Formats: sequence, C-alpha cells, structure tokens
Amino acid sequence: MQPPPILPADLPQLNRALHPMPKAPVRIVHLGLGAFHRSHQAWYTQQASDAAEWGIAAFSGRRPDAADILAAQNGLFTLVQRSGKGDSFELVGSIAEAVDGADLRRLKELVASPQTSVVTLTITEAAYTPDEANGGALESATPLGRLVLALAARREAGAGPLAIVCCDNLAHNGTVTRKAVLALAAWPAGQAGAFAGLSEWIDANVSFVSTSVDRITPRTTTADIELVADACGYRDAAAVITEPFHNWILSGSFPAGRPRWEDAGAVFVDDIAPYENRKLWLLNGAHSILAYSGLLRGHKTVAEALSDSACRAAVEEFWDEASQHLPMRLGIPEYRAALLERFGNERIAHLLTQIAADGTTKLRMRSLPILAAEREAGRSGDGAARMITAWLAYVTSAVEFQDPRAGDIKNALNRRGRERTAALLALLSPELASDKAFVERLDSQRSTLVAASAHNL
Ligand code: CS2
Repeated sequence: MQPPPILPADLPQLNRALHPMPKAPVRIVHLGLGAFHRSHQAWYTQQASDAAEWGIAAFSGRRPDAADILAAQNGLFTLVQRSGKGDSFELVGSIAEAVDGADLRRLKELVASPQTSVVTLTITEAAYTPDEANGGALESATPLGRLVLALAARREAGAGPLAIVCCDNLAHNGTVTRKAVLALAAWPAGQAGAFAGLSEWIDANVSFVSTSVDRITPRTTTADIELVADACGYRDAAAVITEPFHNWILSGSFPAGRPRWEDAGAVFVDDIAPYENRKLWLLNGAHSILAYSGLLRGHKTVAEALSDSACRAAVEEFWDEASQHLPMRLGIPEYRAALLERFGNERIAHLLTQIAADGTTKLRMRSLPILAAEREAGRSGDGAARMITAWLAYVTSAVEFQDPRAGDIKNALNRRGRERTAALLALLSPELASDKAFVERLDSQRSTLVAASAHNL
C-alpha cells in the first residue's frame, strides 16, 4: 500500500456534488474493480452514445478498500491519459455503484434484476483455474463461485438471458469462462434446491463473450494522486493513470443488449483468435520477458528494461518467432513498432514487479503456444524458452513473489540443479518437464542468466 498522500486539509473531495454528473441505471455488473476496469470498460461505457442508459455496479476484487474509496466519491474518478508529451484529465462517471466484493446479497440482487444485461469480469488470469484444493467445488469466497450463486438467483427470479464478458488476458477467454462457470454450477447438482439443472439453464441462457482487451494501466501511486490534486483542485483517491492507446475486440452475442462501445472504437468480430493471439503473444509475452529479465538486471519499469539492449534483444527474438504464427494481414510489423513506442513511454511508470506476478498462469498463455509451434516446425523456440528461463531465474532469486502456486514453487526451490528446473517447469507443462534435453537447455540458460545479472531482488 502507498502511504496516504499529503494534501491540503481544505481540499474538497471529488464526488457528484462537487462535479454533478448524472448516474445511469445499473445494467452492467462488474467483478474486479481495479485500475484496469476503470481505464478500460468504465471509460468505454462512458464514451458510448447511449451511456445515459448504462450504469455499472462494480464489485471490488483483490483490493477490498477499492469499493469504499470509490463509493465515497459516488463512483466518480479522474482518468489521466498520459502520452509522451503530457497529461489530459477526464472525469468518468459510468460507475453508478461501487460495492464490496464480499457483499453476496447485493450481487445476487443486481444479477437477478431483469434490468441487468451484461456482467463483465477482470478477476485476473489465476481466477479461472479450478481450485484443486477443494476439487473445483462451488465456493462463495471466489469470484466465479459468487457469480454462479448470483446466476442461480437470476434463474430463480425469471430475469432471462444475459451476457458474461471476460476481460482477462486469457486465450479463448469466453470459452474458458463458460467451462469454469458450467463446471462450478454442475458441482452441487443432485443436491436439492437452487442448483438442480442450473448448469443447463446457464448453458441455454447465458452467452459467454470472448474479448481481447488492451490498455496499459499501472497501479496508481501517491504521486499520481498529488498530481491530480494539483491539476484539478480536488482530492481523488481513485484516480487512474493510463496511456492514450486503447483497444477492445469482442466476439459473441448480447441477448439482453449492450452499450454502443463501438462509439469508443470497440470492434466486433466473428473470429477473435488471431487478435487475442497477437495481443497475448506480442504485448503480454514481451511484458513477461521484460519483467523477469529486467528485474534480474536491476530495472524497475518497462521503459527502463526496454532501453537495455539485452532485454530488448530477447523481446525481438521472441517477436520474430511469434510473428511466424500470426496472420500478416493483421499488420504485425506496424503492431510491433507501436508496441515499442508504447513500452518506451517513460512517463508511464509501469512497474515490472506488477507484471511479474502470477507467472505460472501467465506463461502458459504467453510462452508455451509459441514454444510448441516452433518445435512443431522443427525449430528450437529459443525465444519462447528464454521467457521461461527468465521466470525460472526470477523465482530462484527473488525474495518475494506473488503466484497462485507459490507453495508448489517454494517446494520446487528446495531441490537443486536440474531437478529444481524440472520441478519448476512441471508447474507450466509436465510434458516439457519430462523432456530431459529441454530441461538441460533451460538449466544452463538459467545459470548463465543468473550469473550475468547478479542483482539482489
Ligand atoms: C501485463 C498486462 O500485468 C501484466 O501481466 O502484461 O496487465 C498488460 O499491461 C495489459 O494486458 C495491457 O493491456
């Protein structure tokens, strides 16, 4: 947590009394109220020409205080769009209600309302993996568990179909969400009551929309809040800093309607796979390389890591591999050039530690598909392998890291040499972990990388 900013005591707090902005009726329920939701879906919704009909009720996720902070401002916050040249400030008022994520009663009430037509999700990649510890059982403590309980309430209320829109960085994210939700809903089947036949009802009534989302949004810092106070003359504890670039590609149906997000540039396509691959591999893949190799080499931000020729070369090598598996009609060279410019925006302090979190989930999507495709084509896939090597070196050297499988990583770290490399690799791919030659290659790459970086993390 950042220390609270030192602001003049008489500075007024941002809210709808200070800046009157109408509240639209809640028709979208969002799970995972964080900076990215505010800079992306909330901003797109505000830009839609029918914004007056589409209010969002946003439930907090990993940061429970996010709801309190935003509720105190009646959902209002400042979006700072930061280019290489300067900042522009915009008030966003599409969040009509900010709710504590643990408030299951309110979630059920809103999802069961016939007025609610869309549920959007930014609950992090790790939230879609079945919880092996409890056998994938329905858990009211997890976001998807709560969502299933709320869908049961919607069926009960006869409120009809709706769309669930996954906005997390996963390949085929609509399909992944559908599978996870149906599996959770089917788990208590056979028990009497609210859950019998629930998974069939969801399958027939809920559409799972796939999306590729993009807008680089670092965590807000104390300095950002002070800057907004200076520039705007109010206290806004929920301000968000983001880049001017934004992109949203969606595929799927909205049986109960949706805002005209296309007014803000959202694009609706039939086949989303090439777009999500382009984003996940080129942007997110490069991010992971920069995060792990950058931290090992003593850098703090994406822009700093990119200006290190060793990190940059690792990114380019990976991009050359990945580009061979993407359709050129998507303008890959232009996309790469635009990424270099976005990553190089030094005014956006995107912390590598933020990107380094949850490696076991992220790398499965960002490195493994390229590695497999390259090996399939009879090539080494060294660029994709180096992303994994950098992660291995990072978890081996870091004092602290965040990962849904942190316990398994720590167990693997108790081993030595190749055995350790194999045990860590098994967390990403058991198949690769049993390929001795590959483990040997990674292990020697890892030792070289650690020796070359020698930074205390
Ligand atoms: C990043 C993403 O934290 C991460 O893993 O790669 O959050 C990235 O900044 C966004 O996907 C950009 O749209």
